[in-house]
Amino acid sequence: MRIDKAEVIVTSPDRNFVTLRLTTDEGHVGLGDATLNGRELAVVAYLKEHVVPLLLGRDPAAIEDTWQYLYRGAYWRRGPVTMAAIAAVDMALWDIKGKAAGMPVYQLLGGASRRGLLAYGHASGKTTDELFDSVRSHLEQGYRAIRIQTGVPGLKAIYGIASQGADAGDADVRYDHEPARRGALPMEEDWDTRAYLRHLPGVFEAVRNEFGPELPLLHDGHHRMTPIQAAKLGKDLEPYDLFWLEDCTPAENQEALRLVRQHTTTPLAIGEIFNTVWDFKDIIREQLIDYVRGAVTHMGGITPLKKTLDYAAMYQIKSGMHGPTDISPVGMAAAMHLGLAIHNFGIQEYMQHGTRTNEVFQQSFTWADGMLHPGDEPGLGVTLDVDEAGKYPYAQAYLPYNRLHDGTMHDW
Ligand code: KDG
Ligand code: MG
Repeated sequence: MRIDKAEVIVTSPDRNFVTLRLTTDEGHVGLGDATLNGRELAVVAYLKEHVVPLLLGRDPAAIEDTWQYLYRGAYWRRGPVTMAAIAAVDMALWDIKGKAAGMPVYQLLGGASRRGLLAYGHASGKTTDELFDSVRSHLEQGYRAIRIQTGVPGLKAIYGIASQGADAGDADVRYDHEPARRGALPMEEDWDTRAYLRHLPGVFEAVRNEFGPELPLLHDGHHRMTPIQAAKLGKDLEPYDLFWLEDCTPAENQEALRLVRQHTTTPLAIGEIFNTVWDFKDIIREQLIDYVRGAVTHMGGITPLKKTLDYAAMYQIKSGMHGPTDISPVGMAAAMHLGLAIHNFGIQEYMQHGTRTNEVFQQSFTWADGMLHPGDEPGLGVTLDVDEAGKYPYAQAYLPYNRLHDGTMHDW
């Protein structure tokens, strides 16, 4: 078998998605997600100009060799653009291998280790009342684990608070101002860490009082605290028994986690912006985290993320793969197959794509009783409707940015 055709398809049904579609001489089609939110066209150029010419004529069965060829062969390694492009190739090759074998990808990865994947959704509200409504709505949708993000008094717009109504588009939870801000410059949010640290523990206390002790609750600090602030927050949240505190400090300085760890037993999750096992190596070996947040799409594909998670398993560290709506249905399917197969699955983030996205990408996964399952179609179980995709041309859209009250740029 050989790769005959490699197309890069950009579509923007509810938001921008980049998909690599490989076709073999035997007619098998493989899909890979190459979406890098806010910098999509950089990956399109990387794929079209530098990767597609290398793929034509290659044996699609040689997944590991092709991965090494693209990673080592480029000489310039790592980084989100490179690794999203390689990820798309890797996913598409697993998709083709599954179709050629007549098996879902999770069977090729070792078979199912569980019946389904516990998934968490994003509840949020500017006020505690709005937050409670959002938690209730997630419980009604069947979620059995919920991320809690809340407004902070005195701050106008912050990460993780869903826009509702017209701004929200089809999906009910949007926190990055898509699609309302398409074609516009990035939206500015504001931030005050001390106000946030004062406010958040009381919110978790209220949520526990209202919804009881059993519901797994998560929170995303979105890279905003200093090490000592993160240590304090972890300690203050201990009475509320969080499933995890995510991205408590900026991921570049990994030594910070040593200090956080010395002060709190709140479980830590990190890694949605990591690209390779090298980013995780030390914090896994030193057991500074409890959950690996890597996305199949941004970590170079199923092949390297499985290796990373197998390594994490040696330290009882579990998966918590990134799954917001900027991971396309193809990237989500890849995460579900991998999560079903590995032993050390922890939880899967699942925000739900909008109707238009689900019309462009037909999917075999199921969502029932708070659990995801990738389905049993051969390959990844996703089909791209090219005509439908063509109705939604790319629209430039940026992630927001963040400033302190005095105008200083801060981590978003
Ligand atoms: O594109 C950026 C988003 O994927 C990110 O902000 C979402 O932090 C996030 C999460 O935990 O889903
Ligand atoms: Mg996050």
